[in-house]
Amino acid sequence: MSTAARTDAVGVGVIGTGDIGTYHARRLARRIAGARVAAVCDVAADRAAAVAAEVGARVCPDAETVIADAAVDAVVIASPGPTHAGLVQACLAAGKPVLCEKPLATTTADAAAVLAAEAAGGRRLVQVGFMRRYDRGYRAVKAALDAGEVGAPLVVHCVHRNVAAPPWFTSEMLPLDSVIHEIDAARWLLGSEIVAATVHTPRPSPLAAPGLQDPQLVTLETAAGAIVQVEMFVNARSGYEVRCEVVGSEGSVALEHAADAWLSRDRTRGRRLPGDWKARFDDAFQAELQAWVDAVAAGAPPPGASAWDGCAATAVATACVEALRSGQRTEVALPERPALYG
Ligand code: ISE
Repeated sequence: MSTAARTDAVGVGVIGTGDIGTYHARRLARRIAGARVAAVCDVAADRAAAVAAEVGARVCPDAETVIADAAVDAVVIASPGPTHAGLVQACLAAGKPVLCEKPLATTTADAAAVLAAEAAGGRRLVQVGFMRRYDRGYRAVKAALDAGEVGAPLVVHCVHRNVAAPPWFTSEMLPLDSVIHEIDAARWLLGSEIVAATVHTPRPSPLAAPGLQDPQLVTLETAAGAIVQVEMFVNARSGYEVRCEVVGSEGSVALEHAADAWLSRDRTRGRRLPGDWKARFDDAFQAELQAWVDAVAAGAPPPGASAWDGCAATAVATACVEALRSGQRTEVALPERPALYG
């Protein structure tokens, strides 16, 4: 694809039309300026056909056809996590910018292979879908930290609660699919790599599926000496809730609750919690996709989390899984950071 600035709409190919793939396709078709959905695919052909008809895109038989389609200038990968690394590699081989939903890869080795391929191409084409970097609350926390308003960060308290997990959700997916957001947010907020992980497991919730270790308490140690604590609870029932407070040597800074109304009734006053991540992070996804499309249109490098960020997050998440299984503190095995990533 030419790196010259474009004048027409960016043709986006969407791989995977499940929950988040459909969510992205609809946004790209209706709410992102300068973009259109050129092609979609899914292993469930009927699901792909329905989304394609809705957004006016071509249906392709498989991901490779989407990536090769001449009308596709850039690709969004929203298929299951284990397929991500191979599909990103295919986009790199085609020289097409790609926004890959987290995780970049489910093993550090696969993530490192993506780094090597992108570095060999000499230019950044990969962005990983860590949308919290675009959330107004997280950006306010980062602005305060970058301005040194709380002094040296010491402890980060995080809460990440889903209402209910699907029946196929496994204990390992809590770190690999959910805590991975806190892993990236901590690296981004603190500007420090995570070097070790420990996972404590209370008694499982009686509302969790049999055998599911839920909740989990994850403790991350940063190279700079800070400690990040994450309560991960995917069957919390109370609502979709994400909290983050950074405690520094001179003060603390925390996420503001999602901007919802205060409700007073029956001698109770409170705020309704969102039901899921779509409601809580709609603005963040909007800002993330608009910034990504704008960069593609301008022939500029992707503005969000890089493949290095994706690789580091996968390395930490897999250390969390090892720590969950062993009950022991587990050091993070980070690969060499290619020069392409600064
Ligand atoms: C899901 O895959 C997401 O990415 C959501 O943002 C997160 O809150 C949820 O726990 C994950 O399962």
